[in-house]
Amino acid sequence: MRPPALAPQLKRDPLGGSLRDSDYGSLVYPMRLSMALSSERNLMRSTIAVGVCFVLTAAAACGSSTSPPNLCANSGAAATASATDAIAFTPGSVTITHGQSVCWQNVGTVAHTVADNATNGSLFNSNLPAGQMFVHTFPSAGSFGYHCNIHSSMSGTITVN
Ligand SMILES: [Cu+2]
Repeated sequence: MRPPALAPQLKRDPLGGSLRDSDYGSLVYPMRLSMALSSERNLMRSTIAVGVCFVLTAAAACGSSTSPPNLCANSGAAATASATDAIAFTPGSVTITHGQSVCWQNVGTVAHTVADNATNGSLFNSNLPAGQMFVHTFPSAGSFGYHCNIHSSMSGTITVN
């Protein structure tokens, strides 16, 4: 690109505000100004990308991180069980008091489900995709076995006092 012989005359905003593209008329931008505007747009694009990435982190791992954020930490649940790629709920047994909640989080990359045994999934029955969590509140005492519908060997127990 051949630089213009003269820098374009810029119209100044009398209030000192930011200049818009249209303020520069039809002349080719001086190189430095063009680069400055371009990098400003790139920065904006990057910022938007980081923002979107941040929002999606709650739903899925962003980038190459191997351990997902601990969603259960902010769930208000009294106990947490992780569903892992080792095809297990860890820990397999947790104890809470009635009225409290259990949070399950899939900390791996393999899809799981969480379904209660006693009522064959009518008490709770949820998909648990990679990175996602599921919270269930137990209003009354009892022992509640549960399992993963995808992996028959995968089960656990919630003891509610
Ligand atoms: Cu499973």
